[in-house]
Amino acid sequence: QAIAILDSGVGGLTVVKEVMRQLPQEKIIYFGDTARSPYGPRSADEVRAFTSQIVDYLIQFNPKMIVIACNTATAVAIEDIRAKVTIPVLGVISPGARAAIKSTRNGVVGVIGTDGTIRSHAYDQALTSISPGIQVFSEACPLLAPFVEKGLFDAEEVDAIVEKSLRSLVGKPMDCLILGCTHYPFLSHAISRVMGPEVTLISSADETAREASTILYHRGDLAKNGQIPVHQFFCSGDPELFKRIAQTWLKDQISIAPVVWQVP
Ligand code: DGN
Repeated sequence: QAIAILDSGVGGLTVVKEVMRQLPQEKIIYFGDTARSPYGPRSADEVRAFTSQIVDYLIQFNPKMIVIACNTATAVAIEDIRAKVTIPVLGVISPGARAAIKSTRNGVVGVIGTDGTIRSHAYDQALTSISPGIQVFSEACPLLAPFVEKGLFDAEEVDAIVEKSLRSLVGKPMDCLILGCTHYPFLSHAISRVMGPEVTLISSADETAREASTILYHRGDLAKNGQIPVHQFFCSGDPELFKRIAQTWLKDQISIAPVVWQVP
């Protein structure tokens, strides 16, 4: 049985990479809704509907766990999905918040994400529920994920867009910045250049993979030693573009299934 991982597009591959590293025996079935990305500007109802559709698709493969590797979808849809399926459902917001609380020394944390994520205040809630005194500076960066979706994470224009997106956060007293969109680790070099070396970048991927591992361990559901998993990747948009980005990020040969459904 596989771990099913989904995102609005290629961003969830940042979580895939960490799951592959921490749990090399686990088979992964990934779905990137590249045809309908970005989710950030969409309404909560629309994101809930899309997430539910993708879960319906993935559930056919009888996975043992679902990871919503999209902050925008986690913020508005995770409870619906938990109510809909009987297997464990993980999001990326609680793990990201936990990782930031572990990392911060001065109790001042920055959060960047899509419009939808920042509007939902899901990170503020997750952070203050763990550490009530925490100070949070948030900024929506709607221009960043579309760049990554086009495979332009190393392009020259990236620095300028990142600089513009983060301007309001530079100089704030935060000592760590949550990359509250799974696309942003693709841009971490540019983000670090703008924020400076004293700001630690926090990606949810590492902590999410750890949580997946802990849950599977307690359920006695970890893959057995010696199994070599054959991962499956699906996307709703251009399979060639997806494949190019996925291969660059995962440094691996992957097979991409054809487009599985037409945008309704
Ligand atoms: N990768 C998604 C997230 O973490 O919020 C959303 C990116 C997008 O759809 N703009």
